[in-house]
Amino acid sequence: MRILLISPNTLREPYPVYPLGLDYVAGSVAARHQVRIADLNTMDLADLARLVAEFSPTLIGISCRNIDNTEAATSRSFIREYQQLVSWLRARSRALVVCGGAGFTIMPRAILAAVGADLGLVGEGERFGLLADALDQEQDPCLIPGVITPDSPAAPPLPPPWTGPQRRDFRDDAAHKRFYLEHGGMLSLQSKRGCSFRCIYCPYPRIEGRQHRLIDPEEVARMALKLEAAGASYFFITDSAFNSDVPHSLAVARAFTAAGVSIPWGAFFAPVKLPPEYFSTMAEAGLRHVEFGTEALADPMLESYRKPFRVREVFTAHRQALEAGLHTAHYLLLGGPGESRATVSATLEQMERLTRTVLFCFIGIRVYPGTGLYRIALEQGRIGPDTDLLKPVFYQAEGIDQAGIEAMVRERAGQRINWVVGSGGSGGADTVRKLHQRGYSGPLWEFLIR
Ligand code: B12
Ligand code: SF4
Repeated sequence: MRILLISPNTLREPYPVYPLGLDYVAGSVAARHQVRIADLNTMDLADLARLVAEFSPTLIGISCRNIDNTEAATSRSFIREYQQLVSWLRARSRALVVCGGAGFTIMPRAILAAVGADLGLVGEGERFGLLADALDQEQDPCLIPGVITPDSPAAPPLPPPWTGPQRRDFRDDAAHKRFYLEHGGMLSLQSKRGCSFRCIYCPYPRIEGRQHRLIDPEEVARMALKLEAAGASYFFITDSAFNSDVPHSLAVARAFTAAGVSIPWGAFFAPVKLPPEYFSTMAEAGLRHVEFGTEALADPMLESYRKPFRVREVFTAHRQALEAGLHTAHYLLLGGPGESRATVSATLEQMERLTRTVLFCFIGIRVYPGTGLYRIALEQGRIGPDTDLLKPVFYQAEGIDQAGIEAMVRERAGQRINWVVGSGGSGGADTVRKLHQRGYSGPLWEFLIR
């Protein structure tokens, strides 16, 4: 078969991200099929039209990474763009169109219907190889776990985690790689799948599963060296929380050191209780940016969100990271169940005490099906069973509304540049773009640290 994999994600905020998922999807396809990747960050529709005409794909896979930008005040949905792309492809190709990806897996049936594709593949993309083989051999693709059609039930069952071979087809000569090297020098890397924590609002365990599937640390280090050899000057570890398996994350860091990985990197961390030498081991291995998923700095809110730590652990992890010489940022998520003026005040008070850091405040929590927050919102009558969650819906706390929270945050933030509402918007992304053009690499929020 001739297979065209498309990454339609041209979002530049906070910066363009390498379409890592498609490396794994491409890696799942048997060698007898031909695969091309089209990344719309690197080509316009005229280029894509030429590629479709020349290559004449029989199967097209579209990666639906983002549903929306998850920012309540400046909400932007991408579903219409996916739908327009599918219609545009239909006018030029008779190929079967399949959707997949992280965003797709959160609401597969609704997205499939909205974009008008033929099939969807829920969960990990490794089953795409099986799908291509089934279509090639004229077998029923719907027998493959995770494959859905427009007639599937509204909430199709999640397929079990993929336990077969996982191969990343990272090509040094891939045309799109150059774009990311020229826009920040950043490529990405995965060290495991799954998150075992149970935070009430989070769809990650649904996307990747709760059970950790660890990649051999030496294998992760080999891939890091490959990215470095390909010209990357930075990489981001895309794991939901890099330290949700502390021994494995330490083993990966030690494997980086042993292999001689020399470029800096960043990752998401949960500010849980960690061994004293944790961040110094990470720093030795090249970690530069620690992005803490802190979410609140008031214990009742951390409890409400079912976070696996409390305020005291946040301060300890923060101090450990600073002592190891690392840049730290904290992501806060305000407005969940139980939020009130008092809890926002308590969080703001503690934010003042977090020194030498950047605080990204997301106000309003996106409600995703299958999460604890969804059930709470349903029980409280804030949404109904028929509410269309594809249109971004944000939980509305009883005690304070989003505008009230934003006013409190902005008033407290004053002129401080290290207190950022959301991901920093287009202004922040423009600054990052200019710095990337001047040769800086990485996420660059360290310039905001105060
Ligand atoms: C790491 C990460 C980031 C990092 C990326 C860093 C980097 N350099 O790559 C940062 C912090 C920058 C980031 C930013 C954003 N992110 Co983000 N991010 C993630 C995270 C944790 C992992 C993504 C990842 O790379 N996974 C590893 C790869 C291998 O997995 P994958 O892409 O999902 O691909 C697999 C499958 O999905 C599938 N697949 C993928 N494509 C296809 C295609 C086909 C045809 C098929 C069949 C299968 C398939 O196969 C792959 C292998 O199994 C996910 C949550 C999660 N756990 O998935 C959120 C997530 C993707 N992000 C999300 C969002 C919203 C954003 C932002 C818009 C947030 C913001 N306002 O800043 C931006 C957008 C950035 C951009 N330009 O697109 C949402 C998307 C859902 C939604 N609501 O739209 C997610 C799901 C988190 C969430 N809130 O639920 N993100
Ligand atoms: S630790 Fe992070 S990824 Fe894991 S469930 Fe909680 S919010 Fe989600």
